[in-house]
Amino acid sequence: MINYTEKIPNNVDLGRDRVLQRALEHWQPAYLSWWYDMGPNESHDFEVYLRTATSVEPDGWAQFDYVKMPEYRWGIFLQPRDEKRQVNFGIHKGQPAWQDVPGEYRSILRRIIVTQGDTEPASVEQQKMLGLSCPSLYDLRNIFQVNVEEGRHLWAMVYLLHRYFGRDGREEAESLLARRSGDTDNPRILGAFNEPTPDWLAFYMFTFFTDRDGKFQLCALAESGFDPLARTCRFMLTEEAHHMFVGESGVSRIIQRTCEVMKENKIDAPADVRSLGVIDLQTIQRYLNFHYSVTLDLYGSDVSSNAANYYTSGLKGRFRETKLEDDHTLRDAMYPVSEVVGNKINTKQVPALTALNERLRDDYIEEIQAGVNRWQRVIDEAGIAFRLTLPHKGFHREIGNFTGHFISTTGEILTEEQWKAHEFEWLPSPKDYSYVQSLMSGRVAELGKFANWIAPPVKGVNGQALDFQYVRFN
Ligand code: BYC
Repeated sequence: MINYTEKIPNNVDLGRDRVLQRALEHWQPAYLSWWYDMGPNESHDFEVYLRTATSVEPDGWAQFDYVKMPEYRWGIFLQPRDEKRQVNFGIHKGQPAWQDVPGEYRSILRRIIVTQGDTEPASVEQQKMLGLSCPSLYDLRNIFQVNVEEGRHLWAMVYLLHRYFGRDGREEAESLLARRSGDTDNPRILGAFNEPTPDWLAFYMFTFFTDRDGKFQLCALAESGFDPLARTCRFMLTEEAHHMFVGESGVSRIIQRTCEVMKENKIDAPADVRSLGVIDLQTIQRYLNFHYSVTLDLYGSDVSSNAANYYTSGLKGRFRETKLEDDHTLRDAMYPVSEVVGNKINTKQVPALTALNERLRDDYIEEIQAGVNRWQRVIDEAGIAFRLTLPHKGFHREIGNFTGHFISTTGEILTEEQWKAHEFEWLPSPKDYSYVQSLMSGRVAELGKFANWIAPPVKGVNGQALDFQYVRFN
């Protein structure tokens, strides 16, 4: 069970280590000050119907109640230790899992933890303004739930930095509160986390596409031979599932509403659809293309010696590593990666060890495709002839082998000029953004009411009705 009587709730017996406890209690007010500054705008007095973790067991781990977000009990929750756990891959395979940081891997491990940690506050910063234009109280509550849990994921990484990395770790923990999403001088580490999330369609796309990168990266880190990292990522994954649900169901509800309006009014031209205050499917496709391509970049270069080192040293595994049937060292294995040669995209075999980023990206794409198929079903069931598709893997990429090439959504290699001529058929234009934002100019806050551009969800949160008071504004 989690101990909520302490200043910092935890299940790691924090009270036993006074020095660590004091260091984290020192970081806590800095975190809160960041939250007041960069957390959801003007929300500090709201009472929000939130879930809080009460135990780390998979069944019934949360309780629901009204909470003012700055009073949310952020804390440190790790899955229980399995005394028999081993390092399951790489050159240390078969050794007992490490309970401390192996000296020779200290700096790369710190870097992985910092990169992971940096994304969490970044996403809160990106979503800061969205509460002002929510489509319903239900949706407002959901974004706040996502935000407080991203805050907790930051705590998860900061605990590791403080507990295992001494002074360097404490400095990194401070820097995590100092970088800012989109800042020119001190930006967040990874590209997608410096992109704005200007409206709710972007928010749902982000939680569907980018939070799912979170899932795959956390799954790879949950295989780590460094046991405290593995255990903290396992618990983070249980929270992550809700974020992806918010994204997938959010986009699905927008598609559903658009299809209803198209059917009722027997229209399909985007201008007609827009004139009725819903988001045309073509715009939804463009948002999809954008969020998919920037998220693909988050997996890093197709061929990466960093990724090979992480794996060989037992720090970061593959998706579902222990379920895979091979030697778990990848000594002789090969893996296909794409490259652009002249005006063709070729596939070549490279040592699988160096292609681990690409492999994780491919695992991700498979799951994303299944989600897009579920959205397609909503369109098909409405009898509308429109296909949502994933663009080619090389489309709009800035990291890896496709960087610097101008590739269409269907995979043709174009000149820059040709590509630019189609840019806003494929990606949202400033006009698309301003149309979508024009729909979201204020908050829909009446009980049980939903904005015109989104269908209500199938059910409420935790068995509550759709007209439940999910947020009290005070
Ligand atoms: N943007 O060998 P390379 C989440 C840098 S999301 C900018 O290609 P590597 C969440 C790279 O750092 C999950 N820079 O890449 C979701 C390196 O820099 P240096 C976050 C990039 O190292 C929603 C250089 O390029 N977790 O949790 O193999 C809401 C060449 O590196 C990017 C993780 O990512 C980029 N996109 O792999 C909230 C897990 N990509 O060394 C939360 C931890 C690469 O030249 N991170 N670079 O200075 C990692 O495992 C690895 O750092 C990466 C990159 C997979 C990201």
